[in-house]
Amino acid sequence: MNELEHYGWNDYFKEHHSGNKTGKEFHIGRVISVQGFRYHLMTSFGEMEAELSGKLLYGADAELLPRVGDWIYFLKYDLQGYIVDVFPRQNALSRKNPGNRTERQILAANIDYALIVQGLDRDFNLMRLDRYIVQITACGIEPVIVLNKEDLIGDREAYSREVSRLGRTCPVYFCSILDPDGLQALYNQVLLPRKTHILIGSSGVGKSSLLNALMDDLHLRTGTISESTNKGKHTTTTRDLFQLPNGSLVIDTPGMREFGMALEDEVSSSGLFPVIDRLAGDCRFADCKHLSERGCAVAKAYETGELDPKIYESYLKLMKEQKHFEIKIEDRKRLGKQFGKMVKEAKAFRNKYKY
Ligand SMILES: Nc1nc2c(ncn2[C@@H]2O[C@H](COP(=O)(O)OP(=O)(O)OP(=O)(O)O)[C@@H](O)[C@H]2O)c(=O)[nH]1
Ligand SMILES: [Mg+2]
Ligand SMILES: [Zn+2]
Repeated sequence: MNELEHYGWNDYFKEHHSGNKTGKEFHIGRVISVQGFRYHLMTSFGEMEAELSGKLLYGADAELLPRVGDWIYFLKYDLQGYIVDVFPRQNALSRKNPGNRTERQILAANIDYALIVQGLDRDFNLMRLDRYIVQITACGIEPVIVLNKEDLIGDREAYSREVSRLGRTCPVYFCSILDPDGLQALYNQVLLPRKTHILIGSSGVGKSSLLNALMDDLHLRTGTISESTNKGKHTTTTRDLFQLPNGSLVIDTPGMREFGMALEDEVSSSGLFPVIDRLAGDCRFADCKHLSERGCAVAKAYETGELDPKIYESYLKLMKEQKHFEIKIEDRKRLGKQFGKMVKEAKAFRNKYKY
């Protein structure tokens, strides 16, 4: 096996291996960590540090800059790598940019499974769980629910019941860093060799602790929980990819305060809410959005109690957010055009009067 296959190199990337980059001077690597503009790569020379080449540094769209998980081409001078290009992504985990809410922010690329970690202390939140599932699914990534800190609760059943209210099929794992059995199940059943997994969730839920517990020689910094707010303190600050002893690849991430939806296309919930899709077959209009249309089977099921209110609430929230996101994008495009026109006019004016 080619050594990069241990890091997730597969047929998809082979197919996208560009004909004009087959020369000896171009090497292939995977980004395993990003710190500002310093990159760590896994390559056939082992781990290497790299920087961006000028073309990427000055030319590329922000979305195309390398992220953890990306496959890239680099040139090598002594021990230093220069990243010249990024492979097309199989998928990317993105969210709404918390700093600029009309932009998408790419968190990581080429992910097979996203482990949504919630702590069974006050962190557990069903609606937040559902938002994560929707966004992850829309990104083309398989969600897995990990409910950590099981040692802090008496009754796992109550939480199982809550999660099943969402009517989703994604697997649920209970675990605790104090319980080897739960960890073992996660390790054997979820963390697959050569597949890429990402741990996401709020600060303090135990993402780094889980990774430490699964990996003997890893000593990631783990934090404490604030007594007053019961929130984590953002201990992890970068997104780093690790290889576990069984060959699985796991990305640890800093805790997120927000994980806003940033779905790409036109609002379409199809496939993201399976329970609603099933009911929608009976709506009067084929393009029913299940908001206030006449003859809507979904709204009716909500009124009669057949549809769990949590599911409908979650759906409505997505529709509302998505609408907001889209309007903003349109605004931005319009403003962008106006600005472009202004610049052109200014240039024409300047040329005409030569100043
Ligand atoms: N009781 C209990 N505490 C845990 C468990 N897992 C983690 N903790 C504690 O929770 C605190 C936060 O853990 P971290 O691993 O730093 O959390 P994190 O999700 O990586 O947080 P950020 O890096 O800030 O996003 C630490 O004090 C851990 O010891 C668990 O299973 N049970
Ligand atoms: Mg951490
Ligand atoms: Zn409907």
